[in-house]
Amino acid sequence: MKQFLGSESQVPYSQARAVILPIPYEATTTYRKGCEEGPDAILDASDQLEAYDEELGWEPCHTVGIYTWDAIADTRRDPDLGAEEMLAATTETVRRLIEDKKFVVALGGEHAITTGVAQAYRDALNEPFTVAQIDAHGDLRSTFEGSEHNHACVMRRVRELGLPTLPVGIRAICREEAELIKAERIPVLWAREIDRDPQWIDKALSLIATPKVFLTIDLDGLDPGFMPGVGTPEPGGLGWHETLRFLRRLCEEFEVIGADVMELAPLGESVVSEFTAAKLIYKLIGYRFYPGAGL
Ligand SMILES: [Mn+2]
Repeated sequence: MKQFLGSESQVPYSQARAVILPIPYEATTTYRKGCEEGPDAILDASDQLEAYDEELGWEPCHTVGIYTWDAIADTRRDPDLGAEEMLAATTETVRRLIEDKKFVVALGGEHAITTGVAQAYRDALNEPFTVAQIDAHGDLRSTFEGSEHNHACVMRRVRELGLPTLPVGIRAICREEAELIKAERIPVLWAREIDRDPQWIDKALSLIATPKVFLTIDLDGLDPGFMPGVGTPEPGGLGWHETLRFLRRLCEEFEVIGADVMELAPLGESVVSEFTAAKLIYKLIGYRFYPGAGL
């Protein structure tokens, strides 16, 4: 089975503080398909990462300990897998990892999976937490194409769990979502405002009202210039370095309890997207466990 950073960097489960959980589930994508191949592509690409983080000056894989779980809810093996079954399997597995005190990084697969991950954290924690969402899209539709578990609805479902959300990098929504954002006063960091405001990270962090944060990254939130391998690309996304600055400060100023990285749909002819996703995950784990992070 494939492992993050390859087998040499893998530690036994008992010694790992971070667990990568591949969830190659795809059922409702509407434009470019292929996100069920995302987790394997990221794991393959991660073999090429440098273990040493030049920014932090340490090797998170050795210090933190990273273990890769077996894939769950795999629609390549079980094409008829329904959303409810996927969500149940996701919640059950993540709940177990939380009980074992692991920092979970779930790999999609489509963004609908996040509901199951967030559910497990909500069940496990006795206090509210904010779901910070990097995304091009609001994902706030009540239903889409006949499904309430379409990837265009995931943040609506997360909010229905009673969790506040902080959408970052948004640049495509429908009228229904615009009205919901207004009615529920959802604090959106629009991509066009981020582009013009050097202080946007301060602003974003000031809008988080809980000490704990779960981070969901839809990779289409990043700019398609360097993250073209997504199902629904949108121009004008977050840049690489500003994304890293945001993640680092989020980890320094809040307790990031878990994360997911969703919607990678490999292009085939280019590995830029999967390598970038793998590096993003490794940077996030480094920031999360680096001494001085907000634990
Ligand atoms: Mn999304």
